[in-house]
Amino acid sequence: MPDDQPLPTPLLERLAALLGPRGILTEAADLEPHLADWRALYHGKTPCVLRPASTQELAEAVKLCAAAGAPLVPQGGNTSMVGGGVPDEGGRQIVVSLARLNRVRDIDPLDMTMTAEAGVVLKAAQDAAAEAGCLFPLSLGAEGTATIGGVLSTNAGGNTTVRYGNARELMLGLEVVLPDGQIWHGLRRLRKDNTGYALRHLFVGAEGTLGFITAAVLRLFPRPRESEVALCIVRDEDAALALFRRVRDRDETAVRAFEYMSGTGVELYRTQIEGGAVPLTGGAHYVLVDLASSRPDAGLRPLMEAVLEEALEAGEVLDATIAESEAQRAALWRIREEHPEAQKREGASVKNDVSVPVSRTPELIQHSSAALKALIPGSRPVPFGHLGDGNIHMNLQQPPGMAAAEFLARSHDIMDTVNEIVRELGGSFSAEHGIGRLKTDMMESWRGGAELDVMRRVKAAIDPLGLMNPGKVLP
Ligand code: FAD
Ligand code: 2HG
Ligand code: ZN
Repeated sequence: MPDDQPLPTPLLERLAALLGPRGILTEAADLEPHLADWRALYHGKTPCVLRPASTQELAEAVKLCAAAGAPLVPQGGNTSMVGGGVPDEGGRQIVVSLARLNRVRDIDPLDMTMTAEAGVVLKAAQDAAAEAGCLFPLSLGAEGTATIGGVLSTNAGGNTTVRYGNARELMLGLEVVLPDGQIWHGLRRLRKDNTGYALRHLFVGAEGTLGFITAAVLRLFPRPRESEVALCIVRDEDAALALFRRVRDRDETAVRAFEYMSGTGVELYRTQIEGGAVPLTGGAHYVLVDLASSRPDAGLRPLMEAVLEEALEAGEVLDATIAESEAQRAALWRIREEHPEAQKREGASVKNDVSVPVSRTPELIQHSSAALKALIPGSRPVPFGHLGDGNIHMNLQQPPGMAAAEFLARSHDIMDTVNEIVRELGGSFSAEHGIGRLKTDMMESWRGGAELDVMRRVKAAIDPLGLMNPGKVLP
């Protein structure tokens, strides 16, 4: 059916009959939260939002939509940073919320696995694992809203990737509703399973363009018995990297997170977030070091103290504080976690979720900051993020007093400026947030040729009608 034709009325009637009143939203007020992304970059339209209650219901709905040629946009918690989960402005794309598929089906502390449905909120998955005496380690600022389906579909990283890997590394098996409505039952919980192409890995990071993830087998880990968190002011970006090396060389298995923050970002936290207290102020560069171990005798406190002492003597660390309680650990983490919110409250900002080899992170921050300040005088670089993974959010805050629209009109110049440096450093233009709608026009220049060609062929093979999340990922 041509893209400009409205969807046939019988389709919506059939969907309503299949899913029941709780399974379909059509009132404008009910649709609204599903139409705009977290960053308010996009505002789309949809004839309805489907809310199936089971994998089977979703499969039946997808069959009806495929027969009618209706495009579908999967949505979890709608926290995408790249406009991945919202429909376009055409009004034909049907949003499918996985929110009602929210059961933890099984936890096995011997296999160390959890089988969770796509709509389980990440925090709920963490809590369920904890109740069973285990750890589900994926952790990110949006964990109270983001869902298992969403974090797998974007292959989210977050704060603990340095220790446990991205979402992909935490997944053993998947259940998927394919674009023609078939269900693929791939919920295997095997550590070894070399049986042809690893289909499950195609759906992770596909951002809903190949089908719906409806459930997943996730890997669990032993719960940490000890943890230590320190906030440090470091001399510069090189000192931040040197500190990472010091702590990793002492005990690689102890590093749970290693996060960088600029003085500008910490100051935005202090001024924009209620109760935004910072124990160490006045630094230009900060690092948050989080050590954790499931061993009862890990000795993390002496380890942290020894590393910081060495780094203080070497002039890399200028000041440091180690949290003395769970409340203090949470307070230090809050400084880092609230960075996106503090930036949002301060005014317009442009995000650059980029990665480089870990060894090149100081150059990335230094060169990009200088280039951005030269590009827009008065603008404020706010680099922060996962230094231990080489993934820095090389964000730029508007100059005080500049109109937000004027600043945002320069978004592409800003992203190009950073990306040029990232390319020179052998990095990637999207580290963990994905492509969504925001970065599709960068795919040709970064992944063009054989790579994009194969991606297009995979898409055509699995979704020949092009109904899954059109306009996302592939240009
Ligand atoms: P949505 O936003 O709803 O969807 C994301 C994409 O996945 C869309 O393309 C959507 O179509 C698709 N999708 C969703 N569910 C399914 C499904 N079941 N099947 C198929 N496709 C599906 N990301 C990081 O990697 N690291 C971070 O540290 C991080 N921190 C964040 C902090 C904040 C404050 C916010 C707002 C976002 C952050 N994100 C981070 C970005 C975001 O990618 C993650 O929050 C999360 O991965 C998205 O989950 P979601 O359920 O909200 O997915
Ligand atoms: C984080 O690490 C998220 O907090 C969001 O990935 C980054 O706001 C951002 O740019
Ligand atoms: Zn991040």
